[in-house]
Amino acid sequence: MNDQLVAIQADALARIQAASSVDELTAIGQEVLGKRSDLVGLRKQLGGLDEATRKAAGEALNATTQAIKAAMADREGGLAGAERTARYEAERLDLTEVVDPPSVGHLHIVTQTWQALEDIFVGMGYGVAEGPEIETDWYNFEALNIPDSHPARSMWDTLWVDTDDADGHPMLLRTHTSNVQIHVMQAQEPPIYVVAPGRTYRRDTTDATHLPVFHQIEGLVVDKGITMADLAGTIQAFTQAYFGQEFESRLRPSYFPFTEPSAEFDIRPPGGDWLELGGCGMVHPNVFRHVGIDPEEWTGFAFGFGIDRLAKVRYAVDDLREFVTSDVRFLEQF
Ligand code: FA5
Repeated sequence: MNDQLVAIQADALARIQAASSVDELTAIGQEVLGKRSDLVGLRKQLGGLDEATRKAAGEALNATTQAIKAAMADREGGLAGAERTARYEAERLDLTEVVDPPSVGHLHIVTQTWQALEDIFVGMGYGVAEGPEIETDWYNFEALNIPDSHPARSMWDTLWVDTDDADGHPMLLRTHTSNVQIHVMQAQEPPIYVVAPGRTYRRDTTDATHLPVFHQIEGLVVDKGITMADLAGTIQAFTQAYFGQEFESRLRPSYFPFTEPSAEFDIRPPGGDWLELGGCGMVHPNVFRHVGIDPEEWTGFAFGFGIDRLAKVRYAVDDLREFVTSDVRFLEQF
């Protein structure tokens, strides 16, 4: 048996030494030490030997088994270390390498403008309000002193929705953010200082200064003793905060059914043309009456500017349609 053990051990140690991976080593271990191995076969023969021989043979068998196990453990440590080193090497990142950061995109120019406008008015102490884009004609027109069949309705080419609300009011896509004035005055008592930016819709023919879906920011102030001078001062403060000192602005007398007096607000970049940005005026007493505010006690002003038009002037964009063509070469510039 001794000769056999010497041969088994020599063969096993040679194979263990030659193993090139932990997996291969494990397989060799199975063959050399497992249930069907020669070693286990020899152990079964021990029972047939006389006591003295059995003891010596048992010790020799154990010594061989231990020698093989020790060689296995030793080789496994070496192989695992080598495999780990190879993996680390493969996964190594050169942190000194200069790589362009992946492009993650940014907010659309109109969203940036929307947020900048909100920031300016919040800085002036205004709150921010929201209102529905799908609206009843009561909020969009009637409560704003534009009764059904009033000629002023033709100022806004309306996109109607083919349904009525629960009370039978016709529904539409709001033509301006002025509907939010009514929602705000119904929900809170004066004094009120809010802006309401949002999306608006009109059946306008698309051109360089008109989109069918565009954005406005509404402003509403209701307090005691508010005058047209407060409105003019607010618009001037806003213009200088947003565009800078070199832009000119002007108020032109105009007409809106929900303000009296009314004005249009134009702006001109250095060396450029006047562009109409929005309408404004003193809140009409009939509007106050619709929402249960006493016009003898409270006065206020309102304004509504086109956000897309503001962005167009501020960033010197020729054509509003650029904003909606999703051309990355255009959008990346802002
Ligand atoms: C209004 O919509 C009034 N609600 C504004 C207002 C509010 C007046 C509060 C008084 C008090 P107007 O129809 O002029 O007004 O539109 C306001 C601005 O929205 C315009 O000056 C323009 O900047 C922008 N605008 C209007 N139509 C379009 C369009 N099709 N595409 C892009 N911008 C538009």
